Amino acid sequence: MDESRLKEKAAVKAIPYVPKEGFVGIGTGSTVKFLIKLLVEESRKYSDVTFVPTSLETMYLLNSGGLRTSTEFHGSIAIDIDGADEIDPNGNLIKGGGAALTREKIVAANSQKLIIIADQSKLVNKLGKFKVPVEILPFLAEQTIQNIENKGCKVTLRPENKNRSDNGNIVIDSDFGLIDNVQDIQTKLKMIPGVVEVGIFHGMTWKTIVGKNSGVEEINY
Ligand code: ABF
Repeated sequence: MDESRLKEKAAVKAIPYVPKEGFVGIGTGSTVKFLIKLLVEESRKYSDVTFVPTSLETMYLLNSGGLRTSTEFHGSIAIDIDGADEIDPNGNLIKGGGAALTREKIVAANSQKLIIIADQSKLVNKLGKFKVPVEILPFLAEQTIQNIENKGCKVTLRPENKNRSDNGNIVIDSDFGLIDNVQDIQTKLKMIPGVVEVGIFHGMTWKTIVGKNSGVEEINY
């Protein structure tokens, strides 16, 4: 089955998890766009929900569909629904292919539950085939990149029209090969001055909803 059809199937299964009131995190990317479309179609049901967008694009899509958003409020986020670039058997993730990793991680970390929606191609035995996105400050960026490479990876720069986050920072991709200890790599990179955020999401996922050719699978951790 076509990949986008599988993404749509996963998004459909996520709809029952969206509460009818309170705060709901909404991720970024092509799978999440299907979710937003479904929410917008039933926007009246969500009139008591405030959505917390992980990117300017997501905020725009929600607002133009008549859904309320906020990124400044008191209170906790009940559920966050987002996509991923890679998902390992423990629900550890690589995210940030779309350069939204920092806002995505802040929203996920402040949500009671993180649900990942994806097509089957995102499931891997070990993370790392997809290069780990890292957001860095433009200030002394060359030096920060060298310090990232010193941790044992090869850094790739993105094209200039695609290398900026919504925060005005630079997003680079770091190739560690297949990663044995994701938590260790995450910590090492995060400790480098100039690194804003790392696209490894360790131990954050509550559930993954995967669109497969054979149907939709829900994986709990
Ligand atoms: C976001 O969407 C990003 O972290 C990730 O890069 C992307 C997931 O891919 P897709 O567009 O296939 O949903 O969650």
